[in-house]
Amino acid sequence: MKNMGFRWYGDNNDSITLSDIRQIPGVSQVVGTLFDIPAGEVWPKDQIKHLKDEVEAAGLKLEVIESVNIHDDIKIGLPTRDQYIENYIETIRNLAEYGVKVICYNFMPVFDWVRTDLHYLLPDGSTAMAFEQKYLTDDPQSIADAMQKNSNGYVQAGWEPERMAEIKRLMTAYKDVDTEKLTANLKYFLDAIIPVCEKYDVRMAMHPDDPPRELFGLPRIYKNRDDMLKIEQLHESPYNGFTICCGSLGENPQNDVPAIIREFAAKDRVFFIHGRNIKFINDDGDFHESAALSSEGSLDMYEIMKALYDNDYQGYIRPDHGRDIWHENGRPGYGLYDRALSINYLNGLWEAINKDHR
Ligand code: DNO
Ligand code: MN
Repeated sequence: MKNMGFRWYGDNNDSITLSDIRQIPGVSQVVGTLFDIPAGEVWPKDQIKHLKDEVEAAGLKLEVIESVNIHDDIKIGLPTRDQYIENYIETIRNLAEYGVKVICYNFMPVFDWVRTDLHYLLPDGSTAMAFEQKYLTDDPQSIADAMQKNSNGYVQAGWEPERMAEIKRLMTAYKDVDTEKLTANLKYFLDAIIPVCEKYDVRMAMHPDDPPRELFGLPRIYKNRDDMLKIEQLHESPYNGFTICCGSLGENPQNDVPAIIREFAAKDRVFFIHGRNIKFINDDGDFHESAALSSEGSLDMYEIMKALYDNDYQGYIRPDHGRDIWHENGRPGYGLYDRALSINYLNGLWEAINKDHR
């Protein structure tokens, strides 16, 4: 695929190097970030330039950012949100100046993605991240502590220590934020930023809630197709669209991921794909992440790639979380080896589909 990417956390935050990424066949993009900048602050031009320069020096491109995180005051709808939105707009402008085309973000309150086990043992001896409802205590702090403690010393995106130190305060701050309020706050945000995105040609690609269900009594607003229709209508624009994270949406067995891709790619509202597979452990929706290969998981990756192909998908794609294999012991979900295998497989499917249709 033309725009195959690989998520990279930067020199100081990743044990994987840009030259490692360059050696994965068929990768052209680095999905980059300024990982150390707290949500709410403006991304400085010099740091964006430095990132772009080093990515390009490695023979790769920097057109997708994941994520520019959204300050909780915006999601809660506090009066301070206007300043944070101003900062976000400045970041969009700065990124546009250096050629960024897509920004992936999410609108999950307090928590980003949640797992109950980061080292779930699979029959082949590898480990993967898993979610089992029975291990989800009603104490969010204990889940956050476990996520940090079991991350092999890495900081996980969405689980930054400064955010986790504030869980208690945040849970209280979100007390009155229900689905309706959170949706209204997303609309307020989109109304402010999308006109800027239109002007600077930067597409906003919202990432689904992961897992796609409510946790700890907090609302979640991007769980399925109906939610996507609502989000789309909050601010109609070819710049207001989606990251389709196959794993995240696929974690609800009711979600037909290829059908969702077909519907929204046909309307050009899909800007970014996270190609990942999951496997259900039981009928309650508990799952572990799996190798991408369709037969290893519950999602049909051929159908997913076919849905993209049939809609002439020109956007970006990256593998998402992988297993920990070959003693890598990397950042859980973000090691080199299994994600490289995923890329090879997704590109193989793409080549086969392409040649079949020539
Ligand atoms: C989960 C992963 C997440 C994701 C962020 C996006 O499926 O892709 O790390 O990147 O939640 O903001
Ligand atoms: Mn994802």
